[in-house]
Amino acid sequence: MKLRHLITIILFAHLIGGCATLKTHRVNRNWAHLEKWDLNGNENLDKDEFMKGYRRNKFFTRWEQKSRPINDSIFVGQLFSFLDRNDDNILDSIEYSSGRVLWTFHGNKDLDEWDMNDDEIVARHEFRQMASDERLSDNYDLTSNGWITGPEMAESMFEVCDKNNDGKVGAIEFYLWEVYRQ
Ligand SMILES: [Ca+2]
Ligand SMILES: [Ca+2]
Ligand SMILES: [Ca+2]
Ligand SMILES: [Ca+2]
Repeated sequence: MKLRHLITIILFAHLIGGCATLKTHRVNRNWAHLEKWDLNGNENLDKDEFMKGYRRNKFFTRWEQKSRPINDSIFVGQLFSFLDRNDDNILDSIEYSSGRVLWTFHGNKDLDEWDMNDDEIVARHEFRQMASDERLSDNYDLTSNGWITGPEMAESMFEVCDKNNDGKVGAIEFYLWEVYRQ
């Protein structure tokens, strides 16, 4: 590898690191603390504790400013915007592989598969098409009536957050979800 290339890579790594630090600082302003959500003090959150914390802290306002139910189509649009960090209306490979995907979708979703024409971009129309094909909203619209309410989102996010499926959200799960929720 030429020295010039190496220097470019090092500078780029610093730039990315610097951006990450800045973002971390921004995140911390709205930090939620597990101990405040953990009503029985056993150092993890059951579904009820998580849902209460989510609602008490008005986390649903990420998806709807006035906490009204949102329809499935608006939700999918909001989800795309949330993942599209630089607002250029496409998801590049960094965005569709980011931790935000892991901590917003259930399980371990690979959005690489949503790039239907293999151009390493998930365009908004691809995102909408695949979300529809896979009935993504069903994971959040728990009553299947076409609308997602605050409590439904709270319950869905508990399922998203409980990555090891042990029925509770532990400290590490909560921390990572908090980092990438922002
Ligand atoms: Ca608890
Ligand atoms: Ca983008
Ligand atoms: Ca594509
Ligand atoms: Ca868990």
